[in-house]
Amino acid sequence: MTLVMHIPKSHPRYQSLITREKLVEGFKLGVTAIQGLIAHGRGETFDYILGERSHDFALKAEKAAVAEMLLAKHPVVSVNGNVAVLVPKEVKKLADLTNAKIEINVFHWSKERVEKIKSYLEKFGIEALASQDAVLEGLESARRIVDSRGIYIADVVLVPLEDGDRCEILRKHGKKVIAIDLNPLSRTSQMADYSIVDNVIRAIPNMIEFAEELKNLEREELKTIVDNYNNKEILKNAILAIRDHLTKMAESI
Ligand code: PTJ
Repeated sequence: MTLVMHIPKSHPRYQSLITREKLVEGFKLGVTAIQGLIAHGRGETFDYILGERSHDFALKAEKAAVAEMLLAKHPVVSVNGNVAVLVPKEVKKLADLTNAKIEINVFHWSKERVEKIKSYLEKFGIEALASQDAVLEGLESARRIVDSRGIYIADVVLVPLEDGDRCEILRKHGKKVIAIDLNPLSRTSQMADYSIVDNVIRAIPNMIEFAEELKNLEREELKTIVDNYNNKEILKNAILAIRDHLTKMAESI
């Protein structure tokens, strides 16, 4: 993607500005929804008050989530308009390592937009599922429109940046849900089996590293990682990390 605005590498907020520009360009291409810019702002706020780093609780969730993906029969990575422009190469790598399919699933749905996301992902060598030939019963939003070869039959679904209406239904359909959401209080984080409270631009690269580390383990070893995982503890620690980071900041003034 060519970014129109020049951002000097020396800028103290370089990474954050580049990320914003990617989303703005993604919006101009018709890939990212305008609401995606609002969503990103919310995410940035949580990232800021978490200290903009991958905490231990995030790394634990990322590792266990990867183990769950490696154990799965039909793992699927669900991609929306934000994820498509922020981490396309990384999503492909993670999907390759975990034998997962990539499916386009958007909240702000139009046929044209899904086509645009599909063509955009093709530039990164991704053949995303988007045939939209099946429906997830129980869901009223456009996220109900899925692919019969993907989310419909999936046993594990990775859902980065959700809007909170789908997680519960995916679980009702018997699927394990891995959420990536910087807001530990969101409906999605609260409902997921694995709540990764981390920025998607750090979470997916971390998951790639874990996949490389875990891919040769025996199933029993992967099962032990999954069995020892406690998502409630992870969520609790994410909320406490916000409190602790803010306390530290206040005390340093
Ligand atoms: O492309 P579409 O049509 O599917 O729409 C995608 C968005 C993200 C617009 C849609 O799912 C939406 O409206 O989401 P929400 O309800 O704004 O929720 C998005 C969640 O993702 C919020 O809890 C944010 O804190 C979080 N978030 C935003 N940016 C990031 C993030 N989490 C991790 N990494 C980020 N970079």
